[in-house]
Amino acid sequence: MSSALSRRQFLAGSAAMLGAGYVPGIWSKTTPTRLPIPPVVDGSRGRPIDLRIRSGTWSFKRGVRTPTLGFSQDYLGPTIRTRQHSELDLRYRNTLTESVAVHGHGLHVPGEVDGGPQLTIEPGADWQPGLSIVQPAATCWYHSHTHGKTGEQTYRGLAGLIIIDDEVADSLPLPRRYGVDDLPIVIQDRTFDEQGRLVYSLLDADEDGWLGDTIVINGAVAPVANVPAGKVRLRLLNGANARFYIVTFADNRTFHKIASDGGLLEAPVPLTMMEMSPGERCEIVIDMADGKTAGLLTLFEDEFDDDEEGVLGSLSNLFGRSEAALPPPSLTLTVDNALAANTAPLPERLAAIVRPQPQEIVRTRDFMLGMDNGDGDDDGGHGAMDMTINGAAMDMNVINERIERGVWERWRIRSDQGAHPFHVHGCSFLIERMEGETALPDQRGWKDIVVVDDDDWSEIVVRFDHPATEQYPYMYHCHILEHEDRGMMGQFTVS
Ligand SMILES: [Cu+2]
Repeated sequence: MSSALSRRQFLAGSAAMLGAGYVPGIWSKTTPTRLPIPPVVDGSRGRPIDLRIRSGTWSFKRGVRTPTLGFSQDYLGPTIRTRQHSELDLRYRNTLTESVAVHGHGLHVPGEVDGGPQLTIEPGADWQPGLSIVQPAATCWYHSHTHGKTGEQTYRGLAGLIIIDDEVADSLPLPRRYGVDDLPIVIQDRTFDEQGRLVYSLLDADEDGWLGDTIVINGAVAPVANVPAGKVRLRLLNGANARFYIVTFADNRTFHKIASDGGLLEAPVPLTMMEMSPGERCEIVIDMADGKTAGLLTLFEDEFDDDEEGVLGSLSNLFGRSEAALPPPSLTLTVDNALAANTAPLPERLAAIVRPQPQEIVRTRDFMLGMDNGDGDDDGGHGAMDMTINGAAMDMNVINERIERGVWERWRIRSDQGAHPFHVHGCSFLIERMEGETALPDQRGWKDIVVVDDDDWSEIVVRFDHPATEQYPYMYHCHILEHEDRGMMGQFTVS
């Protein structure tokens, strides 16, 4: 079954089916790993941050090391912390033998420092983008955006978080102790061979992209974190190459979503489950005051079968069964009463979001994401498959759209096959409709990814406040990285 094709057809997946992907034999029966917390580096005071793009080895599970890539560490990179109205001085050095481009995903910065595929760092070379941080508090990230190699380099480890703080976020009684009650959670899926080494091949990825069978959280399989008996904030990043996850808890508890890709929502939204597409960030707060262990589940959306009740119905069926029917948690949070707890009630209001008036929206653009391979012959989606936007595969020599700076536009996006997370550089946007339906409250915050499918249009309103030249244009693309690497991407200028 194809995940992209079946995303909206979630169904009451059989327990056997759901369990299948979750318990790789080589990882079983060992002591739980502690949740790795990436070191945090403070970039808010203008001090330069050195990021060495390097190779390494990493134990996703104790006892097995596999070659990986990272920023100044073996796998992934440090969490870069910065503030609105500050200058962020990043200094990348590429110590690999292949070229790398690194994109600041979610940052509102000009094209010349955005880190698109035109901004290649050659082996041995440096790149020092100076970033003026003007946007509000948000959880963003940085990752490989190398032409044709984004999928492989990100998979091997070239990704890290960027946390932006601001006065609004500071003024709210939200958990904010990094690594204690404010946890960075990078969710990825990976495939390992029998020796426990990472496996990746763009050529072998099918039309849904590269789907790993094992979930890793901050690079660890099924880790455990001790947290205080109070409010705990999880900054979730779906850092997968291609998987859509359903995020929920093993006890079906209610949690509150407080932020989307581009920052805080207007108000916390209570949820028991949410979907996360590749590249998306969601900040959630869970209440651990009752002292009970919380098991975070990251279900593979493509493994839900057809059923008319939709994902909520299929999840209630799932939770209606014995706990043994549930897959094991990807992350387990256990309470440590020795840690000082944040027991303040969640604020009722978070941030103000000003939406444009209809008359401010000056033009509409349509984008059709295409997966047809052109010869009418299903080749199984291997490398030859054409992945396009508006009929054109990514061409570094073509500017696909030219956009006026500082004015609102409506973009309508859909696909000719399946679900895709559509990402736009250089901005945050607001979703008006998703797959034909009015955006739900938890999707009504600032976003840089919107899910689109073949049923109906998704519509966003977007404005670009920074320039992007022909030499250093912005990109819009599918964030299934194997789709991006096969051409489902376009370039645009802002002037
Ligand atoms: Cu796609």
